[in-house]
Amino acid sequence: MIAVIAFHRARRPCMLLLGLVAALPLPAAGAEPPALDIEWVTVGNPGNAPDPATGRGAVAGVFQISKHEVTAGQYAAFLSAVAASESRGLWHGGQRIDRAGKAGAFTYAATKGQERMPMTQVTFLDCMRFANWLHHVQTDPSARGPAKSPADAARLTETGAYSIAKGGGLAAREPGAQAWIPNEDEWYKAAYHPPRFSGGPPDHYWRYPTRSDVKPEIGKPGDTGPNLAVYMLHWLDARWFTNVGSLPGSASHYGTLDQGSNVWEWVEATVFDTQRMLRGGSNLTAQEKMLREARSNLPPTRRFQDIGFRVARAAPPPTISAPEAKPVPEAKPAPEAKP
Ligand SMILES: [Ca+2]
Repeated sequence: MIAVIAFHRARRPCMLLLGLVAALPLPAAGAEPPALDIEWVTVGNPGNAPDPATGRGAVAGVFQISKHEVTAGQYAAFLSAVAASESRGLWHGGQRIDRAGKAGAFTYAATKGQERMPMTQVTFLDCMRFANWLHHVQTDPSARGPAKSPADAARLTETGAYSIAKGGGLAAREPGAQAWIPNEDEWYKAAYHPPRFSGGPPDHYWRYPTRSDVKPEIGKPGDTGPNLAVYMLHWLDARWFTNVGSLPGSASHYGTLDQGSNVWEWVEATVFDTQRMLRGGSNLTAQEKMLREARSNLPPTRRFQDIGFRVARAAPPPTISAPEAKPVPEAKPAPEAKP
């Protein structure tokens, strides 16, 4: 159990975002895993030592983590695949997702113009089910496209990386998971780890996820300078959140963007045996929330307007193997003709 003192608090209740419905194409089937348009970065340097300041960040193996927070467009593709009947509360009216049609034939699309905004108003359970679906579509060709039935949709969301029946929002990651919500060490390493050869400070990690021990300056979308982040916005500020990757010069060593700020991110770690962890702060919080020491936590069924997530997976990534070719029986020699 990890002791975390501060409970997460949202600054304001959710707002309903309305817009036009736009069709979002599903990923085309092919030889490569249809991982939507998620960009992945590889977190190498396996077996790294933990941060002496916190004891966090040690990861034994190589893994991949999404470069960005999961976007509204990516979540809409997930809903389109598994929520035609909307039986698990995966869609919420305050999300940046518009729903059309009737129960049994619901369709979903990101609100126009917000496709690249970070997905928010998601519970940790929603994130687990997104990871489960991603687990399946990366490895099983039959999981591509819309689920064939409510039972098929349940298979895609309730099993895979997490067996929801084994603990709901507190279920543990399954050993064979092919996509998951990063645990604290994985998230921490991707954000703060500076291998010595990269010029990082020896014997300790960066304090901020922008390759810096100095607090980031406040940037605005499109700024390309280093060590920038958006924070301390007022909830009435029209800028609120930004498209993912809007400050491309402020990546972590491994290439992730927005681990500090934009939106808080769910982390797999359990807290007090009843809650899940949050890290990184949001555009609405102070710069201290981006620090390596900063954590928050919430029950896995809560949702707020400034909480989103990113995903991780094995490296090398899973691939869909071609069907095994049936062995060709050896040709029997023709019987010799009898004289
Ligand atoms: Ca973030």
